[in-house]
Amino acid sequence: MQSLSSNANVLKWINEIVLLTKPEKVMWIDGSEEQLNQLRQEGCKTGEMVALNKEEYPGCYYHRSQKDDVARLENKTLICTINEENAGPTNNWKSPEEAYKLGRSIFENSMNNRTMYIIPYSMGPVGSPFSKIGLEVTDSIYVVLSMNIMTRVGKSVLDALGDSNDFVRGLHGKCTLDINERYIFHFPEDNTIWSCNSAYGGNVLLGKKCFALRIASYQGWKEGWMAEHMLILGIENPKGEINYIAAAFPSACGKTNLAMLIPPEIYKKKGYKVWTVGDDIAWLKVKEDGRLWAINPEAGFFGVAPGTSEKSNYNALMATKKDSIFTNVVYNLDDETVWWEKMDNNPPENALDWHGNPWNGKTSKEKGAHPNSRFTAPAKNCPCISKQWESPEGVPISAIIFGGRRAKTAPLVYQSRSWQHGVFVGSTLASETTAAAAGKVGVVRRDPMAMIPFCGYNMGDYFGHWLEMGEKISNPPKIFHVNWFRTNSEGKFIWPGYGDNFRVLEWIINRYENKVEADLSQIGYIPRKEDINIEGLNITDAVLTDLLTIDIESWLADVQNIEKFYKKIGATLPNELSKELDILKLNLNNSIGTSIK
Ligand code: OXD
Ligand code: MN
Repeated sequence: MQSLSSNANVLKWINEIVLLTKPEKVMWIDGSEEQLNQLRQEGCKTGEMVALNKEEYPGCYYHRSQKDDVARLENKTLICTINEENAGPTNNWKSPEEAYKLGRSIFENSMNNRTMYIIPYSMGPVGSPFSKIGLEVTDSIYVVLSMNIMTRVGKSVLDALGDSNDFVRGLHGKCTLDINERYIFHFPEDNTIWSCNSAYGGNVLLGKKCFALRIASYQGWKEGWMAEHMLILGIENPKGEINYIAAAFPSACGKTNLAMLIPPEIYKKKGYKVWTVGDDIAWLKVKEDGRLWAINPEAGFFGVAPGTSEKSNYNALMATKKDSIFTNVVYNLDDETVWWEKMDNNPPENALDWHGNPWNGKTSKEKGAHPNSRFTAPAKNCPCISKQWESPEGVPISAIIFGGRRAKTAPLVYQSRSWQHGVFVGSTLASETTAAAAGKVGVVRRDPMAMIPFCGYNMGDYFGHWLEMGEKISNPPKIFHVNWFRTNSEGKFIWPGYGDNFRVLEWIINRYENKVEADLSQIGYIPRKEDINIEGLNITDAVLTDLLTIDIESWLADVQNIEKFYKKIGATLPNELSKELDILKLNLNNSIGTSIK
């Protein structure tokens, strides 16, 4: 096939990869439906995918990955910078020389007898000033079709690139799928990603975590913008005014659910609406108006299937009903549909489980879908997708939220005193393991800005970049922390969560608009009880008090954990953050023996 590009930088790089991997055939992905259909048919012929019921799931496919290849592999995810300090203490490092050598030995001749697909893709709407271009070379049809859902793919991207050398070079090969030789190498200094021996989305859809977070966070540091692990949503009030919020949560804390939240009936009746801009990644820039603006660089959702139901996330479920790909879920042999745990109470009886073995959902004791089974669904299918989601200008951000799972420490919501304090709050973000026994606090994992697995450079420098950005934003978003997961002495959640989280978002927007006062506590501003609307909820005054209480002893214990984490960051930790930690300690020590609220 003829080359789709005449860009000398592109052709030189493709030539190198062809010489290394020696494919039987090379195919440029032009983004046409005709070509994509041909690949869909071929994927079904080889068994890589199965077409689903055309009435119930038009344009949808079912796919399975190897049993040991069902999640991101953090210990095989490497940041390969010339100096180890640039990868920092929270990343796995390898020198570029060694990494390229190892990568070459794995990729050599790996595409013999295979077709190599070249996917030109744009992160962000093609031509937007926020957007960046990547090329992914792969030997997997699943990757081509999924990238076509998750990003903007095809000839128009190469046209936008022109002769420029500013593109991310991504190489993916299934190789032999050997877990021992599975690596995801990132070379931020070379705009390059090499991923081998995996077929799991998080490792192989290179536009997502690899480019839009790890490489882009590094680019943002160098170029003065930010790539963050954040959803973006818009809240429309009855007057039709929309405020946008960006929110970072560690993986598995309900980000997709929050991004697509349906407000409680009492709000819907008044005319409030929530609009989804993105569910996982935000690219943020300061504009002339002094505000922070954001785009969602992706074009689809790569969501966790189990637990997604009409009740928990109607909008996500609807997004999967056409042109989607399902991986490692249950395949219903009777009607060629898919199923997963907690989709509904009616599992199929004649089905294949995620291993591909016969499975009867009514009698089996085993789970049918893998807990990390996924759907890849076009964002435009989502019933609550924002009208602005593809705006090349992005949306202005009024508030940034950090959130984690904390049984006792963090109150339902609090607001930072300033941008700098907000950076401190983000840098100390943590989540607890969910398997904690009743009444016991889980194991705390610090996950600053929810970026621990995704920051492509030194975490201390990343904190420094956040502080520097604050100086450039004259009209910054306000920064908040939320915790939907507070429990009582029996280990039961005391906040209803899901759609009712809207009540907390309302307080956040009210604070942004200076409509409500708040009390300054040891940790920041906390709401006055009367300002959290609990109308229609089965929540007593005592429970609301509990939700907003700051337990000094658990905070002091947390401070010790933060100190340990900051020690690990070491010399690159900005002084401003050590000072914020000192202020917190002082505030807490001054109130030992009390519990405020
Ligand atoms: C994801 C993750 O898949 O954060 O979005 O792991
Ligand atoms: Mn994520």
